[in-house]
Amino acid sequence: MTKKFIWWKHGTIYQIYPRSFYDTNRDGIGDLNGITQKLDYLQDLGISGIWISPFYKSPKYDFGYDISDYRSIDPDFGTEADFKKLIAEAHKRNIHIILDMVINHTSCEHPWFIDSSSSRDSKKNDWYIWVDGKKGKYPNNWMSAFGGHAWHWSEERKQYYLHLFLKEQPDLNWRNQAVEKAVFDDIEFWLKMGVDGFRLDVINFIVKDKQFRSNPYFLHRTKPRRHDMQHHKYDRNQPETHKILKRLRKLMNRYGETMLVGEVYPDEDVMDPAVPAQYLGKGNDELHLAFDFSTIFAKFSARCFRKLLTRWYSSLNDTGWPCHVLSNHDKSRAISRLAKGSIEKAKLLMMLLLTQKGTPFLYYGEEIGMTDVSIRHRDIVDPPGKQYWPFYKGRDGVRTPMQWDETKNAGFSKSKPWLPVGPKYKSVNLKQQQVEADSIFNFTRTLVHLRNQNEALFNGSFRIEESHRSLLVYRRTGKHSEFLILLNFSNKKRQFLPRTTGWHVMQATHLRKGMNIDLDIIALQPFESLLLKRDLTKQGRSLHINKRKQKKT
Ligand SMILES: [Ca+2]
Repeated sequence: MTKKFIWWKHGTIYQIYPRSFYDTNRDGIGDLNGITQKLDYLQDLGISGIWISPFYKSPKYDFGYDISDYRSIDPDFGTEADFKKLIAEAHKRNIHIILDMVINHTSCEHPWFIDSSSSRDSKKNDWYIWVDGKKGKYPNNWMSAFGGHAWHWSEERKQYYLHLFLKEQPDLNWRNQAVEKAVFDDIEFWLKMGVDGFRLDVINFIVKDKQFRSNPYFLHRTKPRRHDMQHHKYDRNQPETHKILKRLRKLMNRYGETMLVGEVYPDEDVMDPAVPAQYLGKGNDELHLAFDFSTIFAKFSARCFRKLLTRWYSSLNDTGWPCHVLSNHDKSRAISRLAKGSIEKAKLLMMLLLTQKGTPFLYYGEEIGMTDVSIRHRDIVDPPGKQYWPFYKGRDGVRTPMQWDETKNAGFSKSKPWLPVGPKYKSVNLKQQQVEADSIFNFTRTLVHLRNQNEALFNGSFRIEESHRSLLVYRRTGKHSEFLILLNFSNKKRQFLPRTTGWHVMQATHLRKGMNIDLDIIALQPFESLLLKRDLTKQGRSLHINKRKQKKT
């Protein structure tokens, strides 16, 4: 490798939803020891870092995204000793650990909130967002993302407190310096233990308008909830957030090559990538990475991805480093949402994800083509799913147990899992796909390793090529080699003129891996995707020309 490989920038990150990864103590819930046991698998896949969804102590009103103690591990997942073992074993395999930090709010059972809500004279009386009001008359029009008003009346204080999510998730008052110090101390606790990074939950929500002004409304045809019909001018993206992130970055910098990746939600209707981009600051003074969720709302079309990727890259303006995600614990899996269950299309999306400029994030099961699972009403545990069923069935369907093999419970647990296993696990599981040469697992694994090994892929420039509108073609150029990626989003054959020759097929969906392409025109099958490489060094080029001459004679 010619350039230094930076784990969070050049490597592939894998998100684990720990309740559903692997259960070692037969309680039907995935645990930290389960992750440790599967580290060899993740190393083999070529992963540089794992982001683990929250496993802190929590009453689980929102399955761990409501934390009641930032420094302790929920007994569902194991002990601090288990976690220390996980860090040590991961680091041995050059796998970095990213924790999920939920600092917009705590659980209502956090001692800080218990103290704060006890009385207006309590020690932590202004650690949360308390506003006077008359019972029954809300302070403003802010709505909870999980439904209903974002204000809850407290009989003890005769005041409202803010909760942008469940009422069991009160929002912290980030305008209070003592809150910042306490949360930073908790973050540092994990850094001292050896954690390498944090994914910051709804980080652009943390600071709210000082005057608590009401959000302006606008009409939205496809999203009838009042929450989505507001321009979140006053409950998100306040300028003070940048100052907090700058101070947090300074803390992170004291612990070596660490990273922060932010979950940043622009207004639901716009999904403007300039919003996440602004949290990267000058590229070295705020977040290391921020998610652009516009691709999560994309359609399966070359035109759509061309537009979204161009927007994302141009909003970063060469100062921030991009990252890319197609699936996570909150949204329908890409294979269901975009590929409608087609493995062929899912492979094309995998090619897209793993050949972009910027850090790719995989969601557990994505590498084996796990689809969304339909959950029966009585099995639903996700709070918004319970509230809005049958109009919205919640997020349980994207959080089902990892499908390891064809045995009972897909090899996830010896006991009944906390959520049902996907019904197709006997045909869709890792063990089977490991032996099938053209499985989506082997396709993904090859791409991750090609990315790790080729500077042009992990750090090269990116340029979209002109092509037929249903093709997406782009070039990744490094010092010594160049890659050409061709994605045919249509169900028809398409052609592309590459202008340059000397291409070697590194990965393909349609059985031509290992072949050389010297044609002036490349013909693509329906939904075919191709990864081509050519050598840019003099030696490599002359070798190639000699080969061509040999063929002709
Ligand atoms: Ca367990």
